[in-house]
Amino acid sequence: MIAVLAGGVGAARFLAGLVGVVAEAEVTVVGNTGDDTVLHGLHVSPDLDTVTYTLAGAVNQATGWGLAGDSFQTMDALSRYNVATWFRLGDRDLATHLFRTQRLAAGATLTEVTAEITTAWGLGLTLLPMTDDDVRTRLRLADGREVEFQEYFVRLRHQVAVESIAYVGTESAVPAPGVVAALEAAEAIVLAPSNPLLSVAPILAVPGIGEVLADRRDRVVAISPIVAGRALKGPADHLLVELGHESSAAGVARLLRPYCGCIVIDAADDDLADRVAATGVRAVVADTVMRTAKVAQALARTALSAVGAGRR
Ligand code: FO1
Repeated sequence: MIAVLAGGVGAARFLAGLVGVVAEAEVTVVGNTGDDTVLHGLHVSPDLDTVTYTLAGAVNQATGWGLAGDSFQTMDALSRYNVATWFRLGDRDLATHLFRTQRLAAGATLTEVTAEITTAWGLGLTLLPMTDDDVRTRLRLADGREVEFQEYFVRLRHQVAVESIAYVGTESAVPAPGVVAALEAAEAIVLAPSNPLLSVAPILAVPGIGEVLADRRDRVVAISPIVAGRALKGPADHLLVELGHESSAAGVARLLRPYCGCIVIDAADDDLADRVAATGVRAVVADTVMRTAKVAQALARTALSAVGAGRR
């Protein structure tokens, strides 16, 4: 079984490639829930839904989130009441949040509801939230404001400098059922090309999860989300610099070094391979910009073989 720590659009694209290389039934995804939020009274789990919709072939390809062809009439109708609608929830996407909220209110765990949702979308892989407890990524901005993740990412369009990040709730959170067992049994663990500070770090911050990766780091391979110093999508590049790291494949390797023995870096960063190796993380150079499904599949193959879990 292959385990993947995933959050955000890049991770979902990688997973779409991975399931072209290994059977879906062989894949267990541990999804970030630090981006979760309650809006209009509904529990939204963006990173879990992005994985679900992408692998169901239903995601809005242009944005990487929400449902293809969705409408936003409910959002437009809500704006009559002067409520905040900057977080665009599509009319069909709302069904997922209505269902999740109703099931949680009935006492189901997020793990249980996520299994019901992925089954309803016909997914063959297992998608586990990192925890069933409330963990929320919160950011202190350079101007002193403290904001929840989606306010930073969507309302402020991450165009503000960040001073620090907190994963609120991790001190009392426990890994969701099956997460530790999957990570301990996995033939390989992949840190998908997600924002190391906003998508991977919250998962590693859940007590009991980071420790397993540290113990098994020779089986853990990361894929750098930074190519030639830039993030392909989102704030990872300037965020790394604002928090004192280097916005490069080497900076990502240094950050993830306790958890992964190997990192796949883009061909554009071939010249960084020695600096990556100097951090104590083995560097494997490949095309990591998943322009097509074929590239995503080749990247998945490269990542698996880098930790001895190669497939034909
Ligand atoms: N991202 C945006 O930039 N703008 C949005 O209006 C937006 C709505 C949205 C609705 C549902 C959902 O599952 C995700 C949504 N996202 C939106 C993306 C979301 O902020 C990110 O996918 C993650 O939280 C970070 O990876």
